[in-house]
Amino acid sequence: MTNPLYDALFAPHLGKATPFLHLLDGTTLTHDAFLRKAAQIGGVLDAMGLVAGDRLALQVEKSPEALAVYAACVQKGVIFLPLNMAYTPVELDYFIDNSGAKLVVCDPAKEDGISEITARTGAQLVTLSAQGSGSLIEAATAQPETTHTVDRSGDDLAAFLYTSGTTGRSKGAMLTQDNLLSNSEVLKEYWAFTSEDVLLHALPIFHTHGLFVASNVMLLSGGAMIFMRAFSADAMLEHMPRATTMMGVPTFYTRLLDHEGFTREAAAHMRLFISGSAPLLAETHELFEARTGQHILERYGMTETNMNTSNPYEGTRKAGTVGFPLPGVELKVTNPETGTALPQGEIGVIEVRGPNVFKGYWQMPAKTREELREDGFFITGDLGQIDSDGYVQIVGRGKDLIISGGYNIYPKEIEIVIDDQPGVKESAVIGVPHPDFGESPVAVVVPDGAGPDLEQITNACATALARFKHPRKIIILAALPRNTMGKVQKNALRDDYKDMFSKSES
Ligand code: MLC
Ligand code: AMP
Repeated sequence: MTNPLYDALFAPHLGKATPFLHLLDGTTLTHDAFLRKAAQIGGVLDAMGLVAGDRLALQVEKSPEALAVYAACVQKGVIFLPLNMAYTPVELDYFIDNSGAKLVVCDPAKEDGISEITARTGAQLVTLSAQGSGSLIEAATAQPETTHTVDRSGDDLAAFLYTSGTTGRSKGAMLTQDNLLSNSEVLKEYWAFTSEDVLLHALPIFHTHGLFVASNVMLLSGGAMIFMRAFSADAMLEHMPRATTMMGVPTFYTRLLDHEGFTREAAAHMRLFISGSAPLLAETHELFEARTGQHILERYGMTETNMNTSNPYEGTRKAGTVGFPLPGVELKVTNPETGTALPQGEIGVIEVRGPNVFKGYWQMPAKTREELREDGFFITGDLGQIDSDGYVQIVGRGKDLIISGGYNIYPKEIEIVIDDQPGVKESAVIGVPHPDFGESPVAVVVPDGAGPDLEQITNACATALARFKHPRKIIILAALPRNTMGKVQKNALRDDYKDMFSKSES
């Protein structure tokens, strides 16, 4: 009778008064206190009639209690579906409905809006605030501090993470217990994490990076996290002297480098800085080394696959590369047209296979077949090559994707909203280099008749799309550049507007 993920990440800490979460109010939650909280939440899930395989959607601020909901789901075999706080009701409606969530956990401030959605879908609704109060916690206090662990196999689903796509429709990536566990086991070893480690945790916990990489690796190692609600360079610097490691998106590193307090001394206690989710400029890598004497370790992953490659812990961390395939992960670069493997050094699409690769997209068998080959290789849509030393380089994207501050934005989603507005003939959304976010979306709009009302476009985006997806600029153009086949040449547009966000403007 087992539950592999619970048995590896959580059960070993039962009864242990070791520090787990250092909070910014100066308090520390021990592993045991955390697990007792999680068990009480698990009791609520039982009482509300959730059973293994049901989905729980959660859109709340980052807090120890939010992480405890994840632990409770693992213990009860309930599929955990965390959602970005920035999502609008329109976006939430889709996720709740599409996943068939049986329970939704939301911030008290959003309860009224979300109750309209759950009334329609039939989901139950409870609240959890940033301070760890709300109806979920009220119910949890009445529950015992230990609870039954539900049997699961490694092949059972543990989480759904929604990722957008080139068609503009989000897909629920189904991740099994084994996907998550195998990856955290590999990463713990590869990056030499132990119970002595203290991780600066400023990432959100609704994505792979902050939840499955950072939190799972720390749970497996038995170390502690300095658990911050959001990134702030000041707070990172304040707590760095008692931390050993940090994980972040490139924006974390450029913001730290912009801070004059970030010096060699400030970083002296740290043994490892890890970056991922978006490309780290070689320039950032070099500036970081010059400032601190340390090399950022860059790795590469995705929602569908967890982590695929990493620069080495010992050995050269090569700027501009994402390192080697992780143990157990097979990686090949293929011809996008034929799918055949290309010789070393040639540029093609990166495909990966291994225990880390997801099971498919929820209720989208056709989409799954398009991206996940029958032989188990997943077509990432990233363009890459392998250098003569075996390091993987990501040289671009075959998929039309913008990554802003580590958040993915699919242009199609924005174009659909803009094209629907009066006075718009068509639009093309492109990613333009941005000094803080790496890339930012810019909309190029072709007018129809009297032309569009820009305020109306902005308002339509605000209703339909999370703030981080909003175009930072809208450009009116008489016609979009097209090739002879009639396909919009986004590369030409990206080239025309590449200097739009200068450092001073951002
Ligand atoms: C916030 N805003 C963003 C944004 N984050 N806009 C564009 N891109 C972003 N990433 C908006 C806000 O809505 C706000 O709008 C304004 O920008 C400033 O808000 P803020 O609160 O000051 O932002 P800040 O807290 O500074 O957030 C920036 C950030 C954050 C980079 C720290 O976005 C972040 O933590 N990103 C990490 C994302 C992540 O975890 N990705 C991993 C995905 S997993 P207004 O209204 O004020 O203009 C994955 C797999 C893998 O990719 O390999 O890891
Ligand atoms: P997501 O769907 O949010 O998981 O984002 C995954 C995508 O982020 C990948 O397909 C890559 O395009 C990108 N990504 C992740 N890590 C890196 C990295 N180190 N360098 C470049 N791109 C990255």
